[in-house]
Amino acid sequence: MKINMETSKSLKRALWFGIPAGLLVAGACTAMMMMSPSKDLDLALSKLSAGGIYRAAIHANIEPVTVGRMHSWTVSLNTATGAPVEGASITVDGGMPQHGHGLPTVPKVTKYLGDGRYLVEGMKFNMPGWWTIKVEVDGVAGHDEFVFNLVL
Ligand SMILES: [Cu+2]
Repeated sequence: MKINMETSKSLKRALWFGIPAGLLVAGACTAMMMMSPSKDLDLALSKLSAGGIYRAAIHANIEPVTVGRMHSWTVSLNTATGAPVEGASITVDGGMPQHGHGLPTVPKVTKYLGDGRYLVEGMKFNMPGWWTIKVEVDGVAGHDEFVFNLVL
């Protein structure tokens, strides 16, 4: 009888301690899920701008894109209906939304390649994970922007 009482007590103790431990595990899993990008992240590197004015396709000039290596990208800019956009002012920025930091470099458009294509030099990603590439455009049709996602 005494043994049974002790067993029941320790069982109760285990249950009480079990609840916070369970919450802790659930919390850790949530934190880990937050660190990996959502499975339905839009990884398209060609899309319509946020305001629907332009369409852009961005393309890395190295294959594959490697962490820590300086390289360039080409931005192909068109109107929403597909006409190449010349003479636009383009700024490229980016960062890691889950880490709260930006790109380690300040990329710049250094050359107009013709046919709506712009060369962006100074691109570098210094760690693996989810990166956003923000492309802001000021052109004859107006100001608009794109946010592309890249997982390295
Ligand atoms: Cu980071």
